[in-house]
Amino acid sequence: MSEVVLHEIHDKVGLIRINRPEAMNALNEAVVRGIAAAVDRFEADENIACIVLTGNDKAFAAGADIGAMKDFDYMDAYLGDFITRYWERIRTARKPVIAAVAGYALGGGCEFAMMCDMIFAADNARFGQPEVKIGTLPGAGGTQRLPRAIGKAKAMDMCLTGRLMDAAEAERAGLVARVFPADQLLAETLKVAGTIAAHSLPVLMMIKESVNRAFESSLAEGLLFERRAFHASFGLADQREGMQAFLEKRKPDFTNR
Ligand code: DAK
Repeated sequence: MSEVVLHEIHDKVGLIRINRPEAMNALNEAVVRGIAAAVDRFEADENIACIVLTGNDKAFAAGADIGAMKDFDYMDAYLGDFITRYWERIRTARKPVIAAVAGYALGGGCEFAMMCDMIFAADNARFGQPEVKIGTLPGAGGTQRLPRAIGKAKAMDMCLTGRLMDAAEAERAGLVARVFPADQLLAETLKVAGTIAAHSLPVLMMIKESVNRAFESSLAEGLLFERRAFHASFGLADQREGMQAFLEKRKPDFTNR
């Protein structure tokens, strides 16, 4: 049996690929556990400063594996805390994570992409929360992250009708940061991830934490958090190096300290 999750390293970027093409990359426990293990590995590797999560050209992931969950009863889901443990690992990653989405990102697939820090899409990408069509509702953040990303009106439309949104609409609506031709998605995403990873890792982590505070706090608290992180950056060798390099008109040599 082939590995359902593959991972490889491109310089300072860790790439994770979901690899269940026969099932449109449906997310069963092995896949979610494999993604979590790859994230653990890249988080522990101090040479890696950015992570990319992708699927194949037909599907990022068409949702949780319907066959694997169809016979669950309430107690199976509740007492087993249905795949929550591994599922949350992307959200708790401290390094930046980019989802590179081609083809379908549906249900849990769309939710997984939204747990990443930003989504880059191929022009053939289709996003959706179609759970309503199979008698259930989004269970991994769709009803919470989608309204934050695209507003209540479109989120309600997506979740109540189960309709799909193409890449162009997703970019207009703010779900997607950039759209690339399908055959260039991975190369372009790795290029951007490389640009990000060339910066100071602690600064990247402070930026990620600060942007995420915007969704967890009042504006005043968020501004205070940002200010403290900004002040803390004066304690970094990389901040001194970055400013010195600018003044000397050379490229900075960051040491992640
Ligand atoms: N699960 C299992 N198998 C799937 C699948 C899925 N979600 N999606 C596709 N497949 C399988 C198909 O059954 C088919 O298998 P074979 O018949 O060849 O054996 C194969 O992939 C190819 O799919 P199709 O023949 O259907 O291909 P089409 O091009 O015609 O259609 C499609 C592609 C993606 C539009 C269609 O397959 C589709 O509608 N798929 C289901 C989409 C869906 O309803 N997704 C939402 C599932 S519910 C949670 C975490 C996660 C979740 C909830 C809680 N916690 C942490 C608490 C998530 C829930 C969901 O995602």
